[in-house]
Amino acid sequence: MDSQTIVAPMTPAGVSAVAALRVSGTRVRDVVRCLFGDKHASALEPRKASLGTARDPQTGKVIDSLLYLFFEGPNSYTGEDVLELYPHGNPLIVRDLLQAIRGIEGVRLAEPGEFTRRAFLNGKMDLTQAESVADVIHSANRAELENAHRLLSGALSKKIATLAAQVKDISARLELDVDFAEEEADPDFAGWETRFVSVRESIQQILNSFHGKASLSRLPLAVLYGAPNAGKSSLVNALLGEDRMLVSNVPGTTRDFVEVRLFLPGGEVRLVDTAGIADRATDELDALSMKKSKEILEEADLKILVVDSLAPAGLRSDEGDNDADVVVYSKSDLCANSSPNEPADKQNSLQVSSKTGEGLAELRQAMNASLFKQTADAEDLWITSEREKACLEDALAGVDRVLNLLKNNPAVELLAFEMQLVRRALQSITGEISSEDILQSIFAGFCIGK
Ligand SMILES: Nc1nc2c(ncn2[C@@H]2O[C@H](COP(=O)(O)OP(=O)(O)OP(=O)(O)O)[C@@H](O)[C@H]2O)c(=O)[nH]1
Ligand SMILES: [Mg+2]
Repeated sequence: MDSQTIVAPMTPAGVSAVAALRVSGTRVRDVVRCLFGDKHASALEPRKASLGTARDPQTGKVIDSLLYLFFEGPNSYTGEDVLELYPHGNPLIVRDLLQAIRGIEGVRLAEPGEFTRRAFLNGKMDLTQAESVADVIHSANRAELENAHRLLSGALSKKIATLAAQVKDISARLELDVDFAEEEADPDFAGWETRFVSVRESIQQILNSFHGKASLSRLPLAVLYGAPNAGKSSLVNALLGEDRMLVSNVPGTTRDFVEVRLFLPGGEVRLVDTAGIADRATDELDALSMKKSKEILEEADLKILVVDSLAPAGLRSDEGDNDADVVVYSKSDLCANSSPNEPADKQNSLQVSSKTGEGLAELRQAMNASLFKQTADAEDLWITSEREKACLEDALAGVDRVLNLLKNNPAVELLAFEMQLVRRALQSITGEISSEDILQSIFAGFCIGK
């Protein structure tokens, strides 16, 4: 690890009430002295917020009046001395402050993920935890976030450590057997096989849990479709609580599909309003609109058919449509009694009024339930890292080799060697064994400042 002190903004570029910068390394006290003066530096107390006026050390010009916080290593995120600064969230201030700190000798700009990398190298967390920091930041829904928190708390590390310990235990016995080979103690091949079969199951189980990270570009997609004038655009507006879509009583108001972001309890989703689909197109443009509606519908994770409750049966587009995941009978406020037109036996159907708000909560709930994995119980854990997956696959292949050997009365040396490989594969998951290349590829994907 290089001994340079690093600095980076923790908050994104742009205007905000407050911004945050982090400094980590041996020169942190010097940074305080250079920015705020000797008095501040000598009065520096860990974990106590101080108010100071930061000045450019070169010119003496005031940069901002701000709050800062000092963490004394090893009791900090990185394990080194850390300084956090909270200036006003003006990009000019953040830039000046960053320039001033970088100008101090021995301080340079941090690379992406470098704070977390140092945290790993200083033993503050293992690699599965370090990787989960990025998951915590980028989780696109609540279930993922909860999983990321479980990973961060070391739940996977614990499982891996248990497996590694089991393999180690058998290896230790094996080595005893190697040492005392002359005494012809019979190796317990059958017993080890049983234990390795159970190790194999555990590894397989963790591997099966792998699923990639949801990225913001892959947010779940819900598409509203139905006959022209059914009330689709009105429904989008009602769900959003704002007048985003053009609405009119002229069929064919929406021409192109329009995408908005909607927050549901489980996370953010893409909601798409489409042009109405009629039996026949009135003109070329109409035909194009309908084609686009059908195309986006193909991609939908959730297809919501909107049917005008007042449309006479036979003219409604719900007949024969088994494709819809949810059917919304719109304009329920216009129905004198409780929607006589709605077929009672229809599953997943809801009566909704965009005007009065009736049924909107139920619709949100139905969307949430089908678009998001229901919040998992505390035991549920899945891995999201391709690297961890590859290590587990290595471990699994090794276990299979061991199991094969055990069937054939193997040479214990060979067996010991293969077991060693399994252990190494497991240890590389948590980073007990790691290389510069691996660290490089993990942390390069992080944000600056994390
Ligand atoms: N009373 C009442 N009128 C509604 C409701 N929803 C929609 N409307 C009316 O129905 C008409 C059509 O609504 P839109 O939301 O434009 O329908 P659409 O499905 O987007 O129509 P196209 O874009 O043409 O396919 C408008 O006059 C709306 O005011 C509702 O819940 N109650
Ligand atoms: Mg519309």
